[in-house]
Amino acid sequence: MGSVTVYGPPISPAVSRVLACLLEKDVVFNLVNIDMSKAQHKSPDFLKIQPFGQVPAFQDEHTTLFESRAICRYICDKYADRGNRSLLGRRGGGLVERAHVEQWLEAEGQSFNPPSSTLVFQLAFAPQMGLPQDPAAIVLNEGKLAKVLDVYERQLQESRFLAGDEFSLADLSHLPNSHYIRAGGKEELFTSRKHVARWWEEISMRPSWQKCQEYSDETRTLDGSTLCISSWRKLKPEQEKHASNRHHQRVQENPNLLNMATVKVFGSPTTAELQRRRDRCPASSQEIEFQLTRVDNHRGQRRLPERRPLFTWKQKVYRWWEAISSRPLRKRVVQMQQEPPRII
Ligand SMILES: N[C@@H](CCC(=O)N[C@@H](CS)C(=O)NCC(=O)O)C(=O)O
Repeated sequence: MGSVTVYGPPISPAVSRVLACLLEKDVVFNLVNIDMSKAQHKSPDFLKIQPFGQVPAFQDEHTTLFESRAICRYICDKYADRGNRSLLGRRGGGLVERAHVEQWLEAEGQSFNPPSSTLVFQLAFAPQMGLPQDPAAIVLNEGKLAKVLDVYERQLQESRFLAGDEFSLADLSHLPNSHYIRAGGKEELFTSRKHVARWWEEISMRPSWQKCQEYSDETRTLDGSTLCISSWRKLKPEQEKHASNRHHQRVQENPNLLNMATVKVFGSPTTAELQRRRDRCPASSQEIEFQLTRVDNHRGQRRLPERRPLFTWKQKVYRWWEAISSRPLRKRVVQMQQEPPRII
C-alpha cells in the first residue's frame, strides 16, 4: 500500500483526472470510495480535507490537497523521477516549455471545462439519475465548446499535442470530460475536426486512461450503490428506464440523494422556473412536490440575510481582504486604473 490516497468515486471526472495522472506517473495509491448518495462528501470528516464538499480529496503522507488540477501538478513535481517525466515539460525543456503546458492546462480549466462540465452533467449524469435533461443548456454549451475546439483545431494543426510534441498534463486533463461528452452522443464535436479527432484518438488510447476506465467499471456506480452505471456508456432505452426507476425508488429511501441531485440540476431557480421544470418532468407529481420542498429547504439554509455584504460580514474574510487590498502595489494599480492612459 502506498502512502498516497485518493478519496472519491472514479466515475467522477475530477477524480479520474487525478487517477490518470497517478497512473502516468507510476505512483502506487489507495482509492477510497466516497458514497455521494449518502452525502459523505458533505460529512464533517470529509469537509476537513475538502472544505467545499467535493471530490476528489487527496492525501500524501501528511500533505492534504483538493482541486484535481492542483493535485496533478503536485504529483508531477513530487514524483518528478517516476513514470512519465515530461507531463510538465521535458526535463531540460526549461521555463518556456513548462509555461506552455501551464497555458494549455489553464485553457482546459478556464475555457474547455465550463461548457464541457455542463454537457457532462446533462448528457451523462442527468439521464443516469433519472433527471430531465435541459435541451437549452445542451445547445448553448455545445456551441460554446465548439468555439473552444476550433481554437484547439488550429493549435493541433501546428503540434501533435496541445503544448508541443510531447503528451503533457494539459492533454491528460481533457480526458474525463471529453470521454463523457463522446459517450453522451456528441462525438461529432471531436470527429468533425480533423486534428482534434487525431489528438483524441491518440490521448484516449494511453494505457493510463484505459486503466482508469477499468477502475470505473470495477466500481460500478457513482456512489457505491445502484444510482449510476459507472464509466458511463450510452444506455439502451430499457436500461435507461430501469436506471430512472431505481433513482426514484432510492430517492424515496434517501432524501439526501434528492437534495444533491436537485441542487445540481436546479441551482437556485425562481418559482416560475421550478413550475416549468415540474411540468416537463416525467415523474409522478407527488415525487416532484417533494423535490420542490427539498430545493426550497436547501435554499433556505444557504440564503444569506438580505443585503449582507459579501466581503465584510465574515470577520476573517474581512481581515484577509483588508490585508491584501491595502498592499502598496494594489493601491498603485487602482491609481493607474483611474489615470488617463499615458502615451509612451
Ligand atoms: N474544481 C474541482 C471540481 C470538483 C467537482 O466538481 N467534483 C464533483 C464531482 S466531479 C463533486 O464533488 N460534486 C458534488 C458537489 O459539488 O456537491 C476539482 O477539479 O477538483
